[in-house]
Parts: sequence; C-alpha cells; structure tokens
Amino acid sequence: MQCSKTPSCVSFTYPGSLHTPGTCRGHSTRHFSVGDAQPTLRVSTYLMKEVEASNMAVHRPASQSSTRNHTATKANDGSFHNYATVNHSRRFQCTHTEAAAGERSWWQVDLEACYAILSVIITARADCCPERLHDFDVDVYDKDPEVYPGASFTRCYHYVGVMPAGVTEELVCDNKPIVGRVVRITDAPGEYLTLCEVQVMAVP
Ligand SMILES: [Ca+2]
Repeated sequence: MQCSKTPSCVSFTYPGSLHTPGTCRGHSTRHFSVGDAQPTLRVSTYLMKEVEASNMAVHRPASQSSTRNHTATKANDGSFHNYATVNHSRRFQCTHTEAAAGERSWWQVDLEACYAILSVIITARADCCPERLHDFDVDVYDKDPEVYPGASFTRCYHYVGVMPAGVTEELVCDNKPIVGRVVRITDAPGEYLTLCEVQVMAVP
C-alpha cells in the first residue's frame, strides 16, 4: 500500500503562518505554510484541520531485529518506566535486542494506517549503559520493510551522539509532516538496542 503524499487534512502545533481560511471534510481549516518560522524546513502548504497530534504508536504491532529476553512491545505499552529493575523485582521494563559486530539493531512499530507524522518521542533507559543508544536514525516507511526488504523510507531524524540516560526526548521530524505507517529506529552498528517507550505523534 502506498500512502498518499498529499494529505488534504493534517494539523500540527509547530510554528508557522496562517493563510486563507477554507474547509476540509466539513472542518474549518486554514492553509498553513511550514517553514516560515524555521527556514531550514522545506516549504509546503497543507490544508489544516484544527486537531492536535497524538500518540498513534501505543499497542500497535511492534517488532525488533532480535530479542534478548525483552520483547518489542515494551516500547509501546503505554508505560514510561525506564528502569530494568523496579524495587529489585527484576521485571525489565524496556526492550532489549541482541548485538552483533557491524550489525545495526532496530525496533519498529506499524501504525496500521497512514498518518502524517510530526515527531517521535523516545524514553531512554535510566539504570544502565546509555552509551548503547547513540547516532541512531528514525525513519518512516509506507510499508513494512520486514515484509518488503529495500522499501523506501523518509528520514525523520538523525540523532547525533548519546541519548542521556533516562530522558524522554521529542525528536521533531525534519521536513515534517512525513506521511507513512511504519516507524523504525535503527541504532549505530554493534549495539544492543533498548527503548523504554516510543511515542509517534501524528494525525490521520
Ligand atoms: Ca514502555
């Protein structure tokens, strides 16, 4: 399935400028230019519906490159616990892949429909080894790259350096909004990938 690249009704809450009022499927809308306030963005015009982005990832199908005891669903279960152990219960709260030299571990979520994706919010592990999550990519696909190897993607964000332990950080997509349905996070080579929660902020 291909996602339409020209959504007629999208909305976001980032800076920009409002233009002519209009309507879209019965909703009051305005044309909205992206890029006026942030000149590094590509300038595009969309017809806006007055809704805010919300997290579309929670409880959607998630998978990862490999599993070291802790499943991919831990990163979109709606829980923001970011410790491997809570009160010494040994109940791991986050995902965990294997690691292999030269291989890039990944985690992904299928939103099960096309959305206009504005940002991805990542909650990092707090109790150990933050250095494993660094220089990673956040990419948006029209279709599941597990099923369609080599599927094209649009890069939402390239994170430079190490994500600090335990933080929850919003990564606003470059050239937003990006229309797609699968969001994949791919770590630097040779690392175990652990994510405690991933929110995909998007609108239909
Ligand atoms: Ca979680």
